[in-house]
Amino acid sequence: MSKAASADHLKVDPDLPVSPEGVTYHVKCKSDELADRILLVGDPGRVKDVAEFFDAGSVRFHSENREIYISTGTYQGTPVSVVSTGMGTDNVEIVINEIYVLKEYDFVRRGWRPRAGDAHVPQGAQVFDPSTVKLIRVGTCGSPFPDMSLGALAVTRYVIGMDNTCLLYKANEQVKKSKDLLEVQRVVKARTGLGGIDVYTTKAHPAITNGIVAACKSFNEHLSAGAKKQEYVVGTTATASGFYGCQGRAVGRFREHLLVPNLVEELSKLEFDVTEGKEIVANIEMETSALCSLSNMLGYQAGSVCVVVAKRAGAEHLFATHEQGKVALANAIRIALNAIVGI
Ligand code: R1P
Ligand code: URA
Repeated sequence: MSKAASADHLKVDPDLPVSPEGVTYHVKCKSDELADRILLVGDPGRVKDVAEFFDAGSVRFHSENREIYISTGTYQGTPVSVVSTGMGTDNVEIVINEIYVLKEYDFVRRGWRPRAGDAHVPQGAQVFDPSTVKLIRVGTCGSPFPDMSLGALAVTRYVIGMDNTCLLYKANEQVKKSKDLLEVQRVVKARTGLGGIDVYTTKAHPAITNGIVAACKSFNEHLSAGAKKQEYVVGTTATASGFYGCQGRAVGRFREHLLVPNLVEELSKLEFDVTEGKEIVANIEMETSALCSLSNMLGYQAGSVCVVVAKRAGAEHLFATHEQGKVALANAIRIALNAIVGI
């Protein structure tokens, strides 16, 4: 290789920062170190908790960079990675972009892998099937649903994006025209103080939602006699861009500055008339909108299951202790792993 050519090889594209070895800038790994089936968690400490469920001795890769920790191993013989995103849709945007690069950019050819249906597929090229990428977020959340129990699991079907991350992207035509998504958006705008904010709507992939529900049922069917069943509720997830005012929590002097002070009460009363029937808002958290919206653009299959640690409507308003959350979180991890290898 000439001097000029080797220097060229070391140049990094500022719009696609990947090291010459093929390591992405934030998600610090190479393509072959990341499985196609990925659990996403907010808390980096949860990566270890998930990896403990992997097949004994199977973890073959681990990295830590900022809030993004990665472990890759196998679960019941199937390759699985767990990746932490930290808190918020802004981090999820980074993680999904870099997962996309790791899955679909060919670092040897320096070009995007072709997909079936592309206008130009070079002869003999292997086409990439985006549906092989499956992403399940295992998180914690609050709930505005009056009948929700502390420690229950909220399984996402529809999503209300109260953040602005994906407003900077154009959704697929199919998503934009979806009667159900337009209905969710219409009801949110008409019946909540979010009318003045540009909310967007999206949906978890039905295969993921159904896979999580099937895994919840199977989990409960296989419990030992007398063991407590894991409650779960399927519904709409409202994703916020913060934890306090952005989720209707009024902290001291901020009370008078809240644009939507009755957010939880308003969300608790919503009902959407969608294809699946009457749908309620099951939970409020901080990542699912970007996960589902960006995955839908790419044709990846994504969804979320979150442990309710804050019960914010109904007779009692409660926040779970660490111990109360721990059992449900372990159940959620097991259920998500069973779902992701079963889909
Ligand atoms: C807030 O406490 C954080 O917890 C929830 C929210 O979405 C936010 O990230 O999820 P994780 O427990 O996955 O981080
Ligand atoms: N995570 C959130 O984002 N909100 C809650 O209320 C609890 C956990």
